[in-house]
Amino acid sequence: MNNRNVAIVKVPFGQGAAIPGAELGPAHLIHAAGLPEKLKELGIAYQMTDEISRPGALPPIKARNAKRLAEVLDVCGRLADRVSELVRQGAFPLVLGGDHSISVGTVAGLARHYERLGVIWFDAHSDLNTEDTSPSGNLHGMALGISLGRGVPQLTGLKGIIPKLAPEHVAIVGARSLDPGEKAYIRSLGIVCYTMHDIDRLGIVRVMENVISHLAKSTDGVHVSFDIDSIDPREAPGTGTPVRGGLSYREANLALELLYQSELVTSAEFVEVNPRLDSNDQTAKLAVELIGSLLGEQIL
Ligand code: B3U
Ligand code: MN
Ligand code: MN
Repeated sequence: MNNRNVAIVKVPFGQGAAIPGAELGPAHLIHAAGLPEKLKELGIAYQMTDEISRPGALPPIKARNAKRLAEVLDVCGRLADRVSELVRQGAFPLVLGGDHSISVGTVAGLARHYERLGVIWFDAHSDLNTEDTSPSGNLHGMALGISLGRGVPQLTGLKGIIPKLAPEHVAIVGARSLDPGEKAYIRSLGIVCYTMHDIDRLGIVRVMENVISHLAKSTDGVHVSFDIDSIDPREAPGTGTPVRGGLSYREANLALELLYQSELVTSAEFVEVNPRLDSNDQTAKLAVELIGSLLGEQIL
């Protein structure tokens, strides 16, 4: 992001998830957790763009095992156009979700500009399900797979670039809840996936150094897709599908500080903050601190 104007994109959409509430994320990050004040404190120039409005009543699209496909498609289409326009203007898009299905739109917008887009996917999950492997039919659990060109055709084909991402340009960090089909896919494609086991063994510094050197060589831009459920639920309880044993407050901040120092990151999104499940906006406030670390906040 270094030296770029940050453009905040609010996406109050939660229908890609099973449990409602993620649609309240942007308002809480901005009004309750003080994102604008944080950016001002850091001396970061930013613009607040119009929110990507919720979809109206749409005729349902028939799908085998993909809930709310019409709504996800509608929101992601408009988000892709917005993100693409902001990159064209030279801004750093900072997308605030919303559930993780919106990433399909963010990545579709970025893919218009970056032929070799890198993605760092912080998540307890890997979001690599398809209609065939998803246990839930919830599209947030399929988002990364869709950007890799695998899954619901209406979404993989969004904006006409298929696939948006190459598997060798993706790194997953923080995984600890993978479905059988996801494990098989990660193994078969050799996707870089640092699980909590790896983070415990290697430490977050080595993991991030490996991720950075892996992506620095081969990509022309790097997107950070940060699912707040990558953090341990003791610190981030306000999220729809918490899984214990996650990143600590310190590991997560350090990981994002190292990414800032790498000067590689060209866009970011923070998703799955669910204010309805939160206590005293603890999780939204944590998300704002994490955004600060990614954008250059330092202790000293
Ligand atoms: N893997 C499960 C659960 C899940 C994925 N992402 C979230 N939950 N947030 C699924 O439904 O695909
Ligand atoms: Mn996710
Ligand atoms: Mn997740």
